[in-house]
Amino acid sequence: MQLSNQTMPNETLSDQTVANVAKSSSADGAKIITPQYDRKNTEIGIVHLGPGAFHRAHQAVYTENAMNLAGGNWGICGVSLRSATARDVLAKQDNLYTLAVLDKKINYQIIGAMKEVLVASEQTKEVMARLTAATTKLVTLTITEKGYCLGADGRLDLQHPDIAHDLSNRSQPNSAIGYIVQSLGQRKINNIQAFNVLSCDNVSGNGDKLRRAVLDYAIQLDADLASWIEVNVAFPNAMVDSITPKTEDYTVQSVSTAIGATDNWPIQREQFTQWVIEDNWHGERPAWEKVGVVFTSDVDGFEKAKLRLLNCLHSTLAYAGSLAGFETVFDVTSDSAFYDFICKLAKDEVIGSFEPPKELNVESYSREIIERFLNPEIRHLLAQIAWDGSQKLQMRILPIIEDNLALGRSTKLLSLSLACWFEFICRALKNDKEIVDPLANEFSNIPALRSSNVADVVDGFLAIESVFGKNLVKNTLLKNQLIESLTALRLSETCQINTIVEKLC
Ligand code: CS2
Repeated sequence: MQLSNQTMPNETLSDQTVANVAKSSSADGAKIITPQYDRKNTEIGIVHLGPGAFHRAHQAVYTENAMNLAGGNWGICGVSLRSATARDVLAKQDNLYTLAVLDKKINYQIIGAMKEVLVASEQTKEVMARLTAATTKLVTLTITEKGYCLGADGRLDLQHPDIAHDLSNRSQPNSAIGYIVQSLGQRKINNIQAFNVLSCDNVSGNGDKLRRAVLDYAIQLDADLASWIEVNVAFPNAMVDSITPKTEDYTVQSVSTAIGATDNWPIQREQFTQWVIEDNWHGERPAWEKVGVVFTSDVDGFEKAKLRLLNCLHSTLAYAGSLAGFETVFDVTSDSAFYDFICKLAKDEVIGSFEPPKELNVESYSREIIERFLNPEIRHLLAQIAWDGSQKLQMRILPIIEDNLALGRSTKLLSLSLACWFEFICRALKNDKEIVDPLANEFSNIPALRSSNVADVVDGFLAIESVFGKNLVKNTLLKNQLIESLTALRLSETCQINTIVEKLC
């Protein structure tokens, strides 16, 4: 994300130049916060797998603020499983980067918590050294839904190419699960306390699922190790939330100008941020509870509320909005027909499909989420949210459909949302457009997905067992609703959502 030099500040953000940045203030006069702890002498206590934009805008910021307030050796070693870009760009600026909070007020903070970035496929030894070091107390993950290598039953897929590889190459893993088990095995041998493992992905029951997957993997290699992990490792569930679009060229430009130093990989997000973690923990952790993190015995209600009232609507807008030609969440939500559609979906079919935490007013929570979609400062591309639909919908839409079917509640609008994804994939196949999804190859090898017969298309999708499992395909009510929705979508080339909803409801 290099831009033409004449438009960029001379100095690059670094340990040398950060003091100058601290002296400056942003356009609206807000002081730019810089690390308030002795960064140089702060040890690494956390290894984070998947140091992407969301991690750097969320967990790393909570850890930064906890260290600014209470110190502690909670420096982060970011481990990218394959891509070297983050390591190479951030290394040139001492792994410092800017968080730009873009909302009614705009403010900037220089984050120092990320002390190094490693690339597992190139630096396996260094990664293992970090994971087996006694100073490492915590492993956190944002590896996206597909990174857990789970089957439609939510258990580890032992046939998954990465898992199959790792089981026969345990010292050179490709997967996060392979690294976790290999390093825990080493800690057990060296008599070093286990680290806690904290999933920070939009996966329902993320801690429980990761724990189950790690045990399913370990038992294949070493039953003693599996029992040791069962007793010694905590895998708290967690709900994570902050809308964080990927960094664009204009972000590099505007942030570098604002802080008066070139930052080649800043992060942008909204003001809103939330982190709810299950209070199931062994040993130390950063002073997160002092900087807004909520620890509770029951995360399930929070997770469901967020996955269903934010991520379900996000995915719905991503596919329906793209079919209608919109580019961003702000654009499509600003359209009154789409605004009404998602409000109706939330009110009629999502609220009531789960038990919210008693302290949450689910109606106002839902309204606030839709207000967040209307933040004009955040350019969140529908195309980005549309990635990995085959994995995301298993967490965001299918569980609501299953619960509503079981409760005898309506699934008409949820079926329309699912049909929008079907049509999005079908149009991409027809136009030879790239599909960013782990099942992209599989889609292109299913002839039914290119059929003009809507019933064949629906059958083609529902037969993908790794997504829909064995039962949903047998549900005639759902199948008929999907056929009705897809028919209506194909009759309305530009996705006139209000007409379609009227027809279906
Ligand atoms: C989005 C999420 O890309 C996506 O799938 O729905 O990243 C969403 O922005 C976050 O979960 C918000 O916390």
